Amino acid sequence: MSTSKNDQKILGRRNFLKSAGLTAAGLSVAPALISFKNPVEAALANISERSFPEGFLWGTATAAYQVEGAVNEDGRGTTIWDTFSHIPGKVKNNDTGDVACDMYHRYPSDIKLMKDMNVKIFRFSVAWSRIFPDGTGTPNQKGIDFYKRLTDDLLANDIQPFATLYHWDLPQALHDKYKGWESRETAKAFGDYAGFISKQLGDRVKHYFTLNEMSTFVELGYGNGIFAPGLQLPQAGLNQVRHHAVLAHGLAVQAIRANAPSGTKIGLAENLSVPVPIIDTPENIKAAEIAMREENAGYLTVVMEGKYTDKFLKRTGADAPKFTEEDLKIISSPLDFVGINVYNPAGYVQAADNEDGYKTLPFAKSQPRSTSAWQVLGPESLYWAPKNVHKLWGVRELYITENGTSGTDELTPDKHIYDTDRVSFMRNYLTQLQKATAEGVPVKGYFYWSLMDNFEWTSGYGTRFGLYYVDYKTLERIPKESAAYFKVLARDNKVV
Ligand code: GBH
Repeated sequence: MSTSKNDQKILGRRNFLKSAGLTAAGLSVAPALISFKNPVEAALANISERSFPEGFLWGTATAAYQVEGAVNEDGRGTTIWDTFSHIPGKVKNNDTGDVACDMYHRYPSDIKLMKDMNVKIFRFSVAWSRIFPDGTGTPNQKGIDFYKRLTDDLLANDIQPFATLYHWDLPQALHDKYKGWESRETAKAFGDYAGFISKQLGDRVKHYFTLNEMSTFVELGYGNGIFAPGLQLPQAGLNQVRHHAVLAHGLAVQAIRANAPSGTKIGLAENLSVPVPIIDTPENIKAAEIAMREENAGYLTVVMEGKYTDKFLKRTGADAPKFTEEDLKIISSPLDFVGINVYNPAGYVQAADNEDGYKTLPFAKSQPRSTSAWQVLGPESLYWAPKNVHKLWGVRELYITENGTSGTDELTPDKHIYDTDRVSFMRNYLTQLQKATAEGVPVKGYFYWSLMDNFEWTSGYGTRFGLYYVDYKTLERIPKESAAYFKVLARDNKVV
């Protein structure tokens, strides 16, 4: 039996109405009068709704001590992480960053791996002690040349270099001389180094992050002693270290502005605490905003507002940091963008009738986590982090400077890694980020942490975050399934 094309269409629509329950409800409207898309069209529309804004930038991130190796080459000075990782018992399996991924030598082929994944931006960190082996004093030309070669090669491959100036590898000399971040002198030295390197790389690097995750290296390095330099300072001392970190950031912003060519953009990369509303009611949404502002009071909040919140000063009391009005002006020097590292919700919050105005709920024991015990999996954090940073401080340009997850990453005999967990992680987190951009939150780019497995600080080499698997015996890089995912994601600029 033959039916006309038109009949087929009508049949199609009837079936569609039926499956939507509309005919049963008596809504048998003449097909010509309604504008339902056919299922295929509807599906396509849905896909395009998963797109990121045009020009959105996709990239990967690394950090010097975690990937470079070559710790004794070309005049590099010792850092607090060299010292710390060599103390038995500080790092799992006593792993150190001595060789790491040997990216110092292998960067040309690593850049090719990125290009192959459609990467357009690369976030790396400059090792301060390659530039000034003692933190201050005479610069080391061979160190400068390395970052010139690296950035030249990136540009030749159409990848924009985004440089982080401090990813926790403090020159040991500054620790020995000034007790590191316990002293204002270290903040000043950082400003000088930042100004110097931004001038050296000025024709190549247009985007700088001052410090990576002030909250992490301060709290873990000087608070609970888990990270280098392994100190556990009393509250007053710890608050002063916090203050020196934000001061260092501000001094670096000013120094880069004074030394780099105009048009250079400056920001930071902070692992801010991200409270997520447990249920999206207006009250809880407000509570999450209040919580974000207060829980980041010593870091991002003072950087954005130029003052410590009243509650922070009240909470710290006699142990509050010592600072001047001038310090606060420096700390809040205007930025071109804000970078945020987002891995997990700090907690699920709800509005509360208490002094804080919010309450953080305890995580369920069964809350999913990655192989990193600290990483609670909560994709909503990648919505609420940029959303509330934009809302609280009117930031006009944001980058997700890190987001990623660690997994078991089993290598099959035929050398595949089916990291279905990581692919699922990216799809879920990025769905939330896409929602934020669709609502107009000005996120300009995303850096996956990390390009490849690397020295995961105190967890050593056993905890893998890469899109590429690194065989540490041969240093071979093997693409995981997630690298294939990233390649399509970056090509299509949408959640795939
Ligand atoms: C980032 O930190 C870092 O910037 C990057 O270098 C690192 O490789 C990546 O994430 C993955 O971890 O030792 O149990 O006390 C993310 C935030 C804050 C997560 C400190 C780990 C230590 C937990 N990090 N936290 S624990």
